[in-house]
Amino acid sequence: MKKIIIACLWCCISLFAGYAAQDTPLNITPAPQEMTVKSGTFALTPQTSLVVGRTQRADLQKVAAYFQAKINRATGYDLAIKNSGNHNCISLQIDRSLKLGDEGYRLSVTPKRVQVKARTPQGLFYGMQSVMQLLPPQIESEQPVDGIDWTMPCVEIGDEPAYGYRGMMLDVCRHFHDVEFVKKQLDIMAMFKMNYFHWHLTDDHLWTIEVKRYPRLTEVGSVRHNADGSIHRGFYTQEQIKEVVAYAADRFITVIPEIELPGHALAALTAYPEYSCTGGPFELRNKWGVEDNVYCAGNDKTFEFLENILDEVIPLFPGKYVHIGGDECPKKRWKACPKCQKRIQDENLKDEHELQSYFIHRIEKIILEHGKAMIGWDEILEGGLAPSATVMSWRGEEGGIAAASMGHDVIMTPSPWLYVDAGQGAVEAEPIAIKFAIMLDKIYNYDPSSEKIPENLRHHVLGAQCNMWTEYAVTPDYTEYLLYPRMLALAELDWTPKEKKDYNSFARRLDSQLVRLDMHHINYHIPLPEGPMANRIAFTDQTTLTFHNSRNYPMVYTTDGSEPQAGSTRYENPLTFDRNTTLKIATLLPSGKLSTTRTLEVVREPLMPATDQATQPGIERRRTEGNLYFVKDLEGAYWTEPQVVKDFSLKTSGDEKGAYCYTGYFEVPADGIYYFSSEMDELQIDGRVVISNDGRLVRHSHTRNSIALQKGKHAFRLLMINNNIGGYLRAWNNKGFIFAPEGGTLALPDPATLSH
Ligand code: TNX
Repeated sequence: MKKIIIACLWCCISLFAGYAAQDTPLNITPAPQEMTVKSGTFALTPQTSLVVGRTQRADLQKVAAYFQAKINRATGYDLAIKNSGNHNCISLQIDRSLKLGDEGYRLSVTPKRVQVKARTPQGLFYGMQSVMQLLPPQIESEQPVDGIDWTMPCVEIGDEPAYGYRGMMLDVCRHFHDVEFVKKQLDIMAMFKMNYFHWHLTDDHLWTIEVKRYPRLTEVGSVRHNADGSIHRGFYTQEQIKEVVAYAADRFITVIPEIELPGHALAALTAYPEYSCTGGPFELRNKWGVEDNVYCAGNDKTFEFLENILDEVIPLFPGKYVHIGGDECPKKRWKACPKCQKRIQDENLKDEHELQSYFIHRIEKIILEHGKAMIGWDEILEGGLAPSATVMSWRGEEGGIAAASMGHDVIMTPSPWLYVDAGQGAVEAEPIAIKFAIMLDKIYNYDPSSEKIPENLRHHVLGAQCNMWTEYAVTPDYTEYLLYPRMLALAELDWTPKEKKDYNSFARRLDSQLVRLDMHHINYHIPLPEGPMANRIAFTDQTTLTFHNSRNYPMVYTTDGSEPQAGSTRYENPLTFDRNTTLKIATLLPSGKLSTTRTLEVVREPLMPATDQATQPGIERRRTEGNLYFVKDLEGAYWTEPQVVKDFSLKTSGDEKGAYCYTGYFEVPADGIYYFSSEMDELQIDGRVVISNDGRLVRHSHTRNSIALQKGKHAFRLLMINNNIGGYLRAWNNKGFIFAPEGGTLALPDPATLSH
């Protein structure tokens, strides 16, 4: 018991020591346009009141009540909302004469009082978020926190956003995320003054919004059978949609629904195959990637169906925008469909690209009839842009540049910068993701207003949005890990004018913001110790490991197998090992919080002897049939006679069942330690399993190992089982294995060095 108390005390001391160091007045994120720090502080006490003036405006009262409740939760203080007062108060005042935009605010903190002025309640809301950020980070706590000095530094702030659109998109179709999760993210968006939540509600993999007129959309379209036999399901009732929309509105966030068409529609077509070109039947797609079956553009009933859906969905979302997707619509079915071909003729269209444009134009009319504005991904530029469309540029900036140059509004979401489904670190250290590595500074330094857009048209850039696609974000925790802290960088690039952005300042302020995220139990990413290319490090005499992390935080480690703690040995210099060791190393934040632990097995082993057997050029490839999943399914398999091939290149459709086995020899140029990786199921070298991905979802060369090899020829055996694991087909991976000596770049063996 005594030990536990001491441990707790130590935690508290180190945590609060951390907080104190960050409690500078300059933590407001996104950074305000103008801020002057004055001397003195304002102390929040149980007697402090919220003053809203004589106004009876319900929207203003609501803002005051929102922060009253928030302050109450963290401090236990029950602040009164009053009509007047000049002392020990936080006053919220609408002032239409302010020379600021509608989202701007002025904030003045003196020892006597805090005063927030804005033209609108939204501006006051943002001013109050800045007030929260001047207080210690525990103000975000859900429970009263004792022993905190609730004071804030005196400042004068004049602030407003650089862009009117500051968004986050969440895909709930690849992996469903429930109402609680969505609300939690809306809370965080509001803290960082973001104002658009783009909800990707329909796709090939799930339809997630109730439509009463078409019940099968959710009965059938919201239940996916994964290849491994598991079921993934989820949808929102209209009541839940309204609840989220209202919750967002209380935080001045507009929800934009996305109903995808004409592609990414397989969930709807599985429920109602009559609106496809072939008539189905279909199943919800359970592998990632782009689907050929799309809505039939030649059938008027398709448009009736979509109109009925939109008629029911649009009124649930009071905001101005409706997103209709428009991306990744293969033209294969349309090319073979007599109705689509007839439409092309009747409408005098040049080709299927103009048919896509025709489709979008018809949908645009429906949206305009509802008094709304249409947003589409940049493919809606194909075959002619619909006149009123706002374009979301995702494949790069080009679509956005083209659309803005044509005088259309654009929202920048280019994937090389703003796709937060990409990992944020080295592939061997981070969990699986669609690609690597979009680091925090890369997002932060993105500039939405490309100089390629003529200056007089640059105002068409409404802002930027980060996109959270969830193919690999299987759990809500992992979705948060990918989103944070990068969403905060997005918030700042959207709010803070380019000239005032400063990554070092942002990174420093982030240390305090992360503690606020802790208060909301957000599972944000902490940079992992990087350096070694694998987590099993072989050596013959001794080895030296060097670590760093992407934000230069301190790191701590143990070598006795125990989990590192904040007080564990600090990593100062490269570590040298001459005996078998389990090294556990983690990154330490100023708050005292640790990253996940990286565990490395450092293993002494003798050089594996090479073979002097005579061999011939080429390697052997065998095949076996069957619905196989795991390596053990290959026991007793009947393998075909070997075919001698020159390398690992193999064209195989991922859907065909069976397995391939490659055997042969490869050349090691010199005695030493070699690093290996493979995206296939199993790699054996000299009869030893070096890489195993058995039954595991694999993308990129994640699984790595190192072994000690003597110069010369070594035998290998490589297994590839055609299957769909976690939505990714093995066959989509790079075939073969890659290797390199320590410090080298992993690469496929040169075919000239392969033999059997
Ligand atoms: C492309 S972005 C897509 C999505 C995928 C995403 C994965 C866009 C409009 N389409 O369907 O989920 O890539 O990064």
